[in-house]
Amino acid sequence: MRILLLTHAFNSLAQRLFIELEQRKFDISVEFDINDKVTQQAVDLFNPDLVIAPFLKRKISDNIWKKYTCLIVHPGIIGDRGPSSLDWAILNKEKIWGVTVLQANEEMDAGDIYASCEFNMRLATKSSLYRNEITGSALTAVLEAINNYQSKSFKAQKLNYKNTSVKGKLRPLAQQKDRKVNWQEDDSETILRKIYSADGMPGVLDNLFGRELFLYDAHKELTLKGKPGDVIARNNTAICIATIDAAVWIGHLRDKNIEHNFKLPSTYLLTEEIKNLPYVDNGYRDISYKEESGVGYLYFSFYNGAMDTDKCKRLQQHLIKAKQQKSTKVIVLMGGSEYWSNGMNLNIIEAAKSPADESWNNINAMNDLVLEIINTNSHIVISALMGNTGAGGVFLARAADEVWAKSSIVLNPHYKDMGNLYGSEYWSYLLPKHTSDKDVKQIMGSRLPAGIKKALYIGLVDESIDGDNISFIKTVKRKAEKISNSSSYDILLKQKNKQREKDENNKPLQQYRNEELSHMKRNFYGFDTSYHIARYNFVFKVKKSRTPVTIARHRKQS
Ligand code: COA
Ligand code: THG
Repeated sequence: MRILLLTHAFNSLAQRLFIELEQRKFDISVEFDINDKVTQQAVDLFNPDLVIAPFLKRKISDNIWKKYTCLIVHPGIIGDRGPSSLDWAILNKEKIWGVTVLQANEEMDAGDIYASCEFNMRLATKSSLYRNEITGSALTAVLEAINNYQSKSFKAQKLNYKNTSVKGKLRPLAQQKDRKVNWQEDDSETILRKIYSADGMPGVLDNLFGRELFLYDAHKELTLKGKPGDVIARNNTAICIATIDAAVWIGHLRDKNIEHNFKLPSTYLLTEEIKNLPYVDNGYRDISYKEESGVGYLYFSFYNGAMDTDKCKRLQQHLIKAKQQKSTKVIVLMGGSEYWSNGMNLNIIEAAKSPADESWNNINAMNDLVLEIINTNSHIVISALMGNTGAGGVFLARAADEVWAKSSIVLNPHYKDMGNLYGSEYWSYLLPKHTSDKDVKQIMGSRLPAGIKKALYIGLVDESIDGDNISFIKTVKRKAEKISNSSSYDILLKQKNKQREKDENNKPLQQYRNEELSHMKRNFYGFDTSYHIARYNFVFKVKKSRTPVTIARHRKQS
């Protein structure tokens, strides 16, 4: 069965469906929804049995939905319609939300229903709900919808608002006025809800220090207090704003009136305005360390998984400290609940005076961190991935002795999409160490996302763990403690150190680093500026003008 994924972008949901459907032996191809002519060309070339739209902003033209069955994956419960479903679900404090798979017709989101799946809402950002609950429910509903489509006896359900089980309704586009923060009246939870509903797009517009700024990356502060609306403190990256009942931390801002009108850390955008504010480091933190039963857990929750030079250096310092602990035998690199790591921070690089120099600094700081992990002879190190991981982040994870991953996450173990970037992070040592030569070429060249089943099979990951974040952390703790208490721990540690010594004699790590960095130097400073162009397009979200043939397979054949 041929299925065309028609999508605005190859986002995390589209990637997950691509992986899961391919695993179930469907013939999958992808087309970005660029314009009607291009979409028509795609269906003519591929002649799909079914079109599935995981993430679509435009109307599918009559020519297409009249000829092909087109199923829209709508991030809302049955009856919900419109472009801001999740935004409203968060703002309206819905207790139960869901995903509906419906057939595209003339009226947006009003077509016949093929399947739906509901979940309990959680107080979290829109992007977090999207990547976890929505993606999980979408997968369930899409599989059911495909089954129903193939079944002769199935009859799709007409949308009928007279039916009392239909709880959703048509809602307009959520606008700034719908989530504007009133610092004099809103309590902290209301403020968090408003910012969560707009995170990562479009952000909540506010006025700070006379500047119009979009707020993102909000966290609760428990003890600090001040005059509501005043910025009262700062830490490494975030600013703290007082509310009527407590305060909130804001990690990222966007100033649409400046050249670099993309998201940047708050302290980066407001350097001058906040220089005299008190520095507080016992509130919200991006890096934290906890010890439990012989295991050290290093949590690092970086917005969008992006790791700038400073974050790499601070994380390395925390790791050095963790390695000095005599009370632990195992260190678990926990990452964050949303992402583990997506490699160097392309926004910070884009905003730098010299993006080439900042790229160089960032990749070297990443490499120093990887080296710190590889050269741990005192502990067994585990990478525990509960969020999506891409580019350099994947190889950073692979630097540990073992990689454990939540079974529902998506990995993007390649760099080439970023203007043919060669990549570093000692991948040329780490990848062949764990995977076959054939797989190394395939992984780096195919530029495709990998699910955890595949990642296990090729050796990118050692353990797959089912469940949500809470049960994932429980399982990780149990398994890490088991290693720490194991009677064969000393042998395990000795073996690993011996192997490292052997590898070093075979070819020193410095040599791998030099080789990789000589390529990276060309990417950053050479005549070919592809990396700089690709990074600009990524950071400024320049709309793609065509679908890469790696995923638009119908275009490869022709
Ligand atoms: N630096 C800065 N921002 C990053 C980032 C990075 N390395 N990786 C992801 N992001 C941001 C995106 O800009 C996006 O921002 P938003 O909040 O404005 O939406 C957000 O993280 C989510 O990314 P998105 O691409 O929508 O997520 P995805 O799950 O669909 O795709 C990747 C994941 C990894 C495929 C994709 O983000 C990517 O290609 N990242 C770049 C990786 C890279 O080349 N790093 C540098 C080399 S080490
Ligand atoms: N039928 C057809 N095409 C479709 C859908 C359909 N395309 C995708 C669509 N469903 C997904 N759902 C929506 C619903 C409403 C809007 C967009 C996607 C919407 N958009 C505003 C508009 O077009 O004016 C603009 C919103 C914005 O600015 O972001 O209302 O069922 N054939």
